[in-house]
Amino acid sequence: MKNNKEHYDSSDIQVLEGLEAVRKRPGMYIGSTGIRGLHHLVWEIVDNAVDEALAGYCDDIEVIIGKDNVITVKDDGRGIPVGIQEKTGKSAVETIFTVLHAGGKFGGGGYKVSGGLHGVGASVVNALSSFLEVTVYKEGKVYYQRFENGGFAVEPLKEIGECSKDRTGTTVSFKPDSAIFEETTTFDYDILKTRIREMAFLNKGLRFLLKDERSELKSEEFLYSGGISEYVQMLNKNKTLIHDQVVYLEGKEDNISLEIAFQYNDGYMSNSYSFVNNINTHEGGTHDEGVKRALTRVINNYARNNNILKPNDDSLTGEDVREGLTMIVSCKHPNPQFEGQTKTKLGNVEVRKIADSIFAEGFERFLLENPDDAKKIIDKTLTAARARIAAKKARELTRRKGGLELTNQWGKLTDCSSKDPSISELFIVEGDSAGGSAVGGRDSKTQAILPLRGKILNVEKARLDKILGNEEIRSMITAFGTGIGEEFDISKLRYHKIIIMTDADVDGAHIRTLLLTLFYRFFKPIVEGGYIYIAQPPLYKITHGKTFKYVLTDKEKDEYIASLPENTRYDVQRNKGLGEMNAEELRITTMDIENRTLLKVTVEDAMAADRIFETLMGEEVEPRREFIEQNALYVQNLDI
Ligand code: 28F
Repeated sequence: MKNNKEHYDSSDIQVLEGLEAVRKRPGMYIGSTGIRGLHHLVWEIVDNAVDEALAGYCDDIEVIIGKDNVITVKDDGRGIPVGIQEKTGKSAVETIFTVLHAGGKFGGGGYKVSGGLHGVGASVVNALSSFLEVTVYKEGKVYYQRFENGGFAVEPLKEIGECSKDRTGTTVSFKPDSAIFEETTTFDYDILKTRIREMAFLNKGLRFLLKDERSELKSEEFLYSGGISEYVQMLNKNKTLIHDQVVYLEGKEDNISLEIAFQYNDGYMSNSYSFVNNINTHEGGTHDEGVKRALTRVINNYARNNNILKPNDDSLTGEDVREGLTMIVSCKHPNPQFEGQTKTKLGNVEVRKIADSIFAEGFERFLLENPDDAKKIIDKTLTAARARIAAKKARELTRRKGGLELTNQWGKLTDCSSKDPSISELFIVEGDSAGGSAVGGRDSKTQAILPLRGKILNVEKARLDKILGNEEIRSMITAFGTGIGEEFDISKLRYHKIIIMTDADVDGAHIRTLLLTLFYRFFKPIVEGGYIYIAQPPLYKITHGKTFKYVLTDKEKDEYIASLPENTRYDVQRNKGLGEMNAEELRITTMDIENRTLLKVTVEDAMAADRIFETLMGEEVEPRREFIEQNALYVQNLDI
C-alpha cells in the first residue's frame, strides 16, 4: 500500500475505508452482484477509454476476454498521467484506481463525459477485483502498477521499460473477485458485444475490437463512420422504408452537442431511442422532448405552407408524425442532470430549446432540399392521422355497443373476491389446462386467473384499432380495468400485481416476451408503476424417500443434491410444464404468497423484451427460433 512514504497516514486510511465501503455494499456502486453488475465493471473501465476518445485523443479501444475471464481493456489515448501529486504523495494512476469517485473530480471538472449510471469509476472496479493491473505508455516509457485483494497496491507505480515515443495509451486488466460475484464470474460475449456495438454507433469513427480468447478465438471489429445513421439503418433492416435517405442532423451550442438520425418505415410503431453521453435515456428528457416538439411543428408547418393541410384541417398530432419512425437522438452534455425513477431522464432545461432549434433548422432544410423524401414523409403522417380518426370512431362505436365492458369478456376470467387492488393479483396463464390448475391452486380471495388461449397478436404490425379487436388482448384490458390509449387510467387498475405465469421453456419465454412487449408499448405506466411480475415455476422436483423438494435453477438442484447425506437415493424430475402440475403442486411451488418467488419486471426488462421482440418478428422462421433459444435465458434471468 506504500508509496514514497514510510507509514500509513490519514489519506491512506481514507482510501482503504472507501474501497472497503465498496466491498461491503457493492450493489450501491454497481447495481447488483449478478451478471449485470459483473459486466458493469467492464463498462466502468471502457467508459474511461471512451472519455479519452471524446476528449479527442483516442480512436482505438480493445476489449479482450482472456482465459480465466480476466478482462483487458486497451486504449491508444494519452495515457493516464504518471506524475506524483503533491497533496497525496501518490501518482495520478494510483489515485484514479484507489480513491472513490476520483474520475469526475479531476482537472477542473467537465472531463468525464461518458460514464455509466453510477459513474463511480475505476476504483470501484479495483475494489471488487482479486487483482488489477494498469500499464501506461507515455513519452517513450512504460509504467506499471498492480493491485491485489480488492485494491491493495503491491508496489507504487514504477517505470518498467521503454517504448516508441509514438506509442501512448492505457491498458487495464482485472479479474472480478469471486467472493463478491458469487453467482457468476463468467463474461457473456453477447452482452459485451451489444453494448460495444452501441457505443461504436454512438461515437462515429471510434474503433472497437472485441476479442474472446477463452476457447476458440473469436474477434469482431466495430467501426461506423456513419455513426447513428448506420444505427438507424440497422434498426430498420427488416423493414420496408418509406423514403430513401436517413435524415441526419447535428449541431452544437454552449458546449452541448446533439446528433439526430431518423428514417420512416411502413410500420405503425415508433422506435425511438435517446442517449446522453452514451447512456440510454430510457425515460427520455429534455433532449428528446425538444426534438419531438420540433418534429411535430416542422411537419405541420410544411404541410400547411404547401397547402397539403387545408386551413380547416386539424393539425397532425405527435403520434401521427411518429408513426413508423425509427430515430436515434444522441446528446453530449458536459454536466448532465439525470432524473426520473431509474435516473435515465435528462433534466437540463436548456437542452429543450437547443434540441428544438438544431432539429428544426436542419429538418426544414432537408425538406426543402429533398422534395421527394418530403412528400413521402408527409403522406405517411397524413395516413396515420386518418387512421387515428377512424380508430377513434370505431372505438366510440364499440363502446356504445358495450364491446369493452366487463360482462362481455367475463367468461374467461376467474376473478378474486377482493375488490381492493392493493391485495389483488391477476395471474395471466398460458393455456387452458394450466389455467385449470391455477384456478384450483389459487387463494380465491386475492388471486384472479386469466388463461390465454389463442396466439397473442403481433403488436408490431397492428394499429390500436386492430389491437382492440384481438380477443386475448381485450380480455386483458377488460381485466385490468384501466382502458387503453387516450382513455387509459392507471388509477382504475384492478390488481396491483399482474403476474405472468408461463412454462419454463422456450415457448414460455416467447409468450412472456410477447406479453412484456405488449405491456411496454400499450400499458407503459403499468410497467413503470412496478405492477408487472413474473412467476417462477420450479424447474426440477427432487424426490428422496418420502420427501421432495422443488428448485428453480440448475445451481439450486446441484446444491441440494450435494447437501443430501451420502448414499441417499434420489430422483430428479424435470418439470415439463405448468399444465402437468396439479393444483396443489402449483399452489405450493409457484402461487402461494408465503413460499413463492416472484420477479418484478422493470422498465428496462420490458424494453429488452421489446428489442428482442423486434428480432423475433423478422420474416425468416429459422433464425427466429435460434434467436429465441439464445435469448430465452436473458428474458428468464431478467438481468441483462
Ligand atoms: C483502459 C482504460 O482509463 N484511459 C484513460 C486517460 C488520460 C488522461 C486521464 C485517463 C485528468 C487530469 C488526471 C492524460 N493526459 N483506459 C483509460 N486515459 N485519465 S483514463 O487523466 C485523468 C485526469 O488529471 C489524461 C492529460 N490529461 C488527461
